[in-house]
Amino acid sequence: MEPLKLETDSLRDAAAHRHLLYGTALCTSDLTEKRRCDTILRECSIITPEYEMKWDRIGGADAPDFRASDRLVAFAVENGLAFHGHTLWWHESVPQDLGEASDARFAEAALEHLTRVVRRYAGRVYSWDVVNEPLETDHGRRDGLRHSRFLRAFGPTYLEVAFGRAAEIDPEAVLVLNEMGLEYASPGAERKRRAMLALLERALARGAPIQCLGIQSHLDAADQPRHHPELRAFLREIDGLGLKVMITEMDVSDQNCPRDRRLRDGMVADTYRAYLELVLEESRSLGVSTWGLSDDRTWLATARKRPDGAAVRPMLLDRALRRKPAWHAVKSALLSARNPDGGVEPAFPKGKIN
Ligand code: 9MR
Repeated sequence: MEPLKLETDSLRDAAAHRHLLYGTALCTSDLTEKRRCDTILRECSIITPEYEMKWDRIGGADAPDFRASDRLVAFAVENGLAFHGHTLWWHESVPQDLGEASDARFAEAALEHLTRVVRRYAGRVYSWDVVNEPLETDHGRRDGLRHSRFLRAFGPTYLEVAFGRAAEIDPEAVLVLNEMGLEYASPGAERKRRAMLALLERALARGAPIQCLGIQSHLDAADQPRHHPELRAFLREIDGLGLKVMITEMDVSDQNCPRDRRLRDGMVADTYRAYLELVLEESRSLGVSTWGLSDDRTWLATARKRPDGAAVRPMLLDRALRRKPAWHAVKSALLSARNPDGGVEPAFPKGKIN
């Protein structure tokens, strides 16, 4: 399809032309800076809490602390943004005080947490990452499931338990299974794609209300192939299962790019463009979220430091919140997305945000 030649001055507008959402991960401290807050409101139609809605942050039964997540949800509602709830069950965000708990106690606490959080925000959350990162193909199981407390406490059908409970409480929310590392070209990533397809087929056959696959999309500009037939084939199979796709946490590391800034920015931008064009062409997508907006607020600054010590530049905006080539690349990919008017139902249910 020909890209639309429209004047759009924000990613939010560009995405909306294709019935997509565009957004960012954020935290409450972002809301205290006027310029950053204005930028979020100009560019985004969906927001995701980067860490303040995780189980270890909200805490356990006795004294759950919802102050931060309440603030973020209120910000979304007040400003007409969709809210992507991240995340209900994730092996990395189990509260410390459950470390020694019995499996029965753990299962009880996990269900209590899920129930309490979904109920609190029902009607105000557009979508939920119900389960995050269930697969680890190096853990030696034939089904590729990660050895986690959830697996130990509930057994291999724990996804059905989580999705079933979330759907009971908030039948309107889009329920997402979110995973990392499905995007790469390595043999390990191909094993993960196969394991994901098998997992989804099994869970859907048993009636689990999974509606969407979340593909995190933490990419490396020096490593991500421009043409990726295996990823294309995978996305077609996901579509064949009747599932939507959300790009949930995109960023493009420049850790292994040359130091020259123009070259680096170009490689990062090209990676955003090629990847988004491919995914948006092959899937019925609900939207694209980046894991932050600007180069000074990114987990990659510590997790993917450059060997030459130069500051990393993986995001769409620079430290002064100016648009980089990556911003233009994302805009162009959004505008050329397949989602034609009327081709899928609008990503954002009417009435939900008001
Ligand atoms: O970027 C997030 C970082 O600020 C948090 O400290 C960390 C632990 O809560 O989680 C990071 O976000 C992760 C996301 O929740 C799941 N996919 C991988 C992300 C980067 O580690």
